[in-house]
Amino acid sequence: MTDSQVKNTNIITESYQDLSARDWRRYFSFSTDHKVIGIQYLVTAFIFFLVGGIFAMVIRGELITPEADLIDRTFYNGMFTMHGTIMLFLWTFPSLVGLSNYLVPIMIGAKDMAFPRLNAAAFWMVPVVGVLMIASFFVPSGSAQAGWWSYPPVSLQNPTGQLITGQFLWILAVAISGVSSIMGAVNFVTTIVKMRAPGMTFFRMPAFVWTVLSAQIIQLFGLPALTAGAVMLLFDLTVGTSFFDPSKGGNPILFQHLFWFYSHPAVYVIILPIFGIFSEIFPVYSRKPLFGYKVVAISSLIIAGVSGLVWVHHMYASGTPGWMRMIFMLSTMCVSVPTGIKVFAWVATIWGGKLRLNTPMLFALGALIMFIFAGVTGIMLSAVPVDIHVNNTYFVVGHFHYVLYGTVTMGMYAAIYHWFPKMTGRMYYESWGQVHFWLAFIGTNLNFLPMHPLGLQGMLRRVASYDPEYTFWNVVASLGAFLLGMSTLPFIVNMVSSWIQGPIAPSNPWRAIGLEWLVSSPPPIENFEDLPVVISEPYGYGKSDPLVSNLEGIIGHSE
Ligand code: HEM
Ligand SMILES: [Cu+2]
Repeated sequence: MTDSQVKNTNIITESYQDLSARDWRRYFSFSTDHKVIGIQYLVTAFIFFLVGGIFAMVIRGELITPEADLIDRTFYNGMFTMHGTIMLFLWTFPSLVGLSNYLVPIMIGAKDMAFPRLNAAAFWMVPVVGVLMIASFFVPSGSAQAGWWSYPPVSLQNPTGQLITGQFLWILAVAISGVSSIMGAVNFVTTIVKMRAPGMTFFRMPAFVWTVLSAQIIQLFGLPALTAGAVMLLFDLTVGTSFFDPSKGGNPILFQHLFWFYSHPAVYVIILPIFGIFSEIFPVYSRKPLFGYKVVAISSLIIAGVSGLVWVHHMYASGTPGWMRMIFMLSTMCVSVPTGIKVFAWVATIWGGKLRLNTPMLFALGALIMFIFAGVTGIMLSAVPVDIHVNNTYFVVGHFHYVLYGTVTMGMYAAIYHWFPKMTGRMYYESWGQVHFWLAFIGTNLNFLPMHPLGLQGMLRRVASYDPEYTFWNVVASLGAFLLGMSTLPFIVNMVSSWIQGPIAPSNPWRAIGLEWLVSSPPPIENFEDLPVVISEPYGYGKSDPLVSNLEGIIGHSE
C-alpha cells in the first residue's frame, strides 16, 4: 500500500472510528440502546461459552482413559454440572437473547425495544448470575454437583452443613436468571406486538421475528414454574421446608414436573431462534424466497404451543404410569410435524438456488445436517421402549449435543458471521471463517457421534470411570473434543482482528433483503431517521419490489 492509499483509508474510516471509540466505552455502561445491549449479551455469553468449554475439555480429558485418574470424582461431578449449567444458562440463552435484542427492533422497523431500561436491567443480571456460578467453586463445599437439572434428593444433600454451599449459589443464580429472562420476555413480546413500523403487518415480519415471538411466549408461560421450583428447593435446602425431601414426606417427583414443565419448552426457546436464523440465511445465499413463508411462520407458534404438552417424556423412567407415558409419547411425536414442515421448507429454499458457500451459509448448512440427525435420534428417544433402554446413557448425551452444539452453537456461528458486518461495520476474513467451519464440523461429529454407540452399549452418563470395553469410542470422542476446542481459536482471531482492522463493510455486503440491510453498518443510534413504511413481503429474492416506500427518509439525507 502506498502512503497516499493509507491516508485515504484513514479519512474514510475516521467517522466510523469516532463512533466506535465512543461505543467501546458504552459497552461497559448501563446503556439502554438495544444494539449495545445486544452486543453486551453476545460478548458476555461467549466468554462463558469459553469457560463451559474449558470444563468440557477437563471432562473429556478425564474420559480418555477408563480409570478416574485425572481429577477427583467429586470434582468431576462439579465439572459436568457446571459445564451443562453454564452452557445453557450463560451461553445459549443469553447469546440468543443478545442476537434477538440486536435484530428484532431493526427488523420490524422500530427505533428501540419497548422498555429500554428494563432491557438494560435484564442484561446486567447476567454477569451477576455468572459471578454467583463461578463463586461457587470457592466456597468450602465446592460447586453444585447434582447435574444441571438439580434433582432432589441429591441436590438437598449438604455434607458440610454450611448455609452458603455451591448448591445454594446455584439455585440462587438460576432463580435470578429466570427473573432476568421473564423481564426480557415481557419486553420482546411487547416490542413485537406494539412497535412494528407502518405497513409491517405480522405476515411481513421476517421469519426470525416470528421465532423470537414464539420463543418468548414460551418464556412467559414456562419460566414461572421453574422459578417457583427453584425457590421451593432453596427453602428445602436452607430453612427446613420439605416440599421435595422424601425423608420428610416431600415429593421429589413434583420437582421433576416443575422443572421439565419449563425445561422441555426451554429447548424450543433455544432452537426456535436458530430456526429463524436458518430462515434468514438460506434465502440470502440461495437467492430464492423462503419456501412457504407463511407456513414456516405459523409453525413456530404451533411448535411453541405443542412444546408445553410434552414434558413428561423426560420422566418415562420416573415411575410414570403406562397410560401417561403413551399420551406423552404421542404428543412428543406431534412436535415433529411442524418441525418437519420447516426442514422441508429450508431444503426447498436451497434446492435449485444459486448457492454461495460463504461462511454463514456453510455453518447454516452444517447445522441443518446435524439437526436432521438430532431429529432422528430425538424421535427414537420419544418412543418409550427406546428411552427406557438408553435412559441416562451416552446416547442421550450424544443426542442433545447434536442439538446444542451441532445445531444451536453452529447456527449461532452462522448468525454471528452473517450479521458481523452489520454490527461492527467491518468485514470478517473469509478464509479464517472457512477454516473455523471445517474444524468445527469435523470436530463436532468426531466428538458426539461416538456417544451414540457408547450409549447403546450401555455406558452411563455422569461417570468419571467406565468399563475398558468402552475405551475405543471414548478416545475418538476426546480427540474430537480437543479438535473442537481448538476450532474456537480461528474464530476468536478472526473476530478480534476484523473488528479492529477488517475492511470497512458496506451497508449490504450480502445483497440481502431486510430493513437492517437498508441502514448503514453499523446502524445509527436510533436505527432509522424516519420510521420505514413497509410495502412488500419479506424475501423478495428474484423479484424487484422495493421493501419500503420512503428509503430516502429512513437513511437520512446526509447519505
Ligand atoms: C467441545 C464441546 C463440548 C464437549 C466436549 C462436551 C462434552 C460433554 C460431556 C462429555 C458431557 C457428559 C458428562 C457426563 O455425563 O459425565 C456433557 C454434558 C452436558 N453438556 Fe456438553 N460438551 C460440549 C459442548 C456443549 C454445549 C455447547 C452445550 C450447550 C449449549 C452443552 C451442554 C451440556 C449439557 C446440558 C450437559 C448435561 C450436564 C448434566 O449431565 O447435568 N455441551 N458435555
Ligand atoms: Cu423434552
